[in-house]
Amino acid sequence: MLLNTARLPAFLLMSLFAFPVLADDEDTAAICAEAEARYVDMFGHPSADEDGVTVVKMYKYKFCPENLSVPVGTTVRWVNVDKRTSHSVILKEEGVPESDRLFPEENFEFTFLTARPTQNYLCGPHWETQKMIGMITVTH
Ligand SMILES: [Cu+2]
Repeated sequence: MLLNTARLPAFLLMSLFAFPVLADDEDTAAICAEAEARYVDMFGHPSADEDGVTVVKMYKYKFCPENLSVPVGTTVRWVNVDKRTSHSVILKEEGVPESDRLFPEENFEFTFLTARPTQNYLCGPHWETQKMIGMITVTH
């Protein structure tokens, strides 16, 4: 009995640390599944079917997929599939200005011509308040 009660706080402490990470991952997966469904509704086909571009959806303050790896020469198309919110893309490592504000169904494209290790990129209006931050790796 004494041993059990002594163990309880440690277990609770572990749960407190573990849960937010797990919840965030599940949250992102659910939001990204919804984003893809909205993409299909808007454009009539899956985002993976676009010719010559790799699509990243912007939805509910997430980039989907949140972490992307592409070979040099890839054009990435960021598409806003939200209902009302507008987003932007800031590729600070690429030395290009922030994209225009993208409203629902609008997109921004960028072709990655230089291989780079994993870099963060941001949504101008939401990276600070909503942590709307994506990751991209450009491989040789
Ligand atoms: Cu945003």
